[in-house]
Amino acid sequence: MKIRVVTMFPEYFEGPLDVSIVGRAIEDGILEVELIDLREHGLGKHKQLDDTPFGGGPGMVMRIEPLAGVLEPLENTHRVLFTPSGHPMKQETLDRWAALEEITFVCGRYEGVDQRVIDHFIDEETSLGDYVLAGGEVAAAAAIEGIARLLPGVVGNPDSTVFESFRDGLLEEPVYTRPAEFRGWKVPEILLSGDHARIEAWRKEQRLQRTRERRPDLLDGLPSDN
Ligand code: JCE
Repeated sequence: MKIRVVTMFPEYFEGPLDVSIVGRAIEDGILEVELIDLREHGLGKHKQLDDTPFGGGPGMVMRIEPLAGVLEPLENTHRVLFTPSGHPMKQETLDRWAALEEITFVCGRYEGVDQRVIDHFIDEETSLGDYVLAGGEVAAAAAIEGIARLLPGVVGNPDSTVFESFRDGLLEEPVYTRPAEFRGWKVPEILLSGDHARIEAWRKEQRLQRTRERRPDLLDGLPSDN
């Protein structure tokens, strides 16, 4: 798979692309990431990318010309703009993107992007979550990592059948490893019992409890046999 990233800060990606699952996927030739430096497409001798908003107001807006120059030739790739006003990024979003051969992520900066860029050169607007970042780079890095671990042949790619059965739409249960006791803090006894049926029932109950407490919104859409 090939991921292009259009950004004013290509150096931001040096760390995230070099380590762990993403680093390995690139090393193994399963993933290719091309960084496109938007600054090189800036206007005039100052390589300007932004301007004041029509109608007035605070902040600056990204101009259309540099982005048009980069994005128009990429119109047969899926072009995603990260923005706080986008559709929330979910696991199903990443599943869908990971199935593509090529995708382009556009990282905005300033207070936004001229709407004509979105209307003519963007296929999908996506938000990392309900908080405001200073730009799209963190969202793009998150998406790249989430995609990389789904690609066939990537180390750490979950065995789909085993993994799927745990994906019951609930939060994960707490997990423990050795030692069985640390400073008097004991691992729940049931996990040491060897009774796999009771262990599974306990885990399910933990997932339900956690989900009710932290993410009741996740329970709304679930079948009631959970
Ligand atoms: C971004 C900004 C609009 C004020 C470009 C934020 C946030 N949760 C989020 N996902 N993506 C973002 C994001 C992505 C791109 C940009 N800003 C900051 N945006 C109003 C400030 C600029």
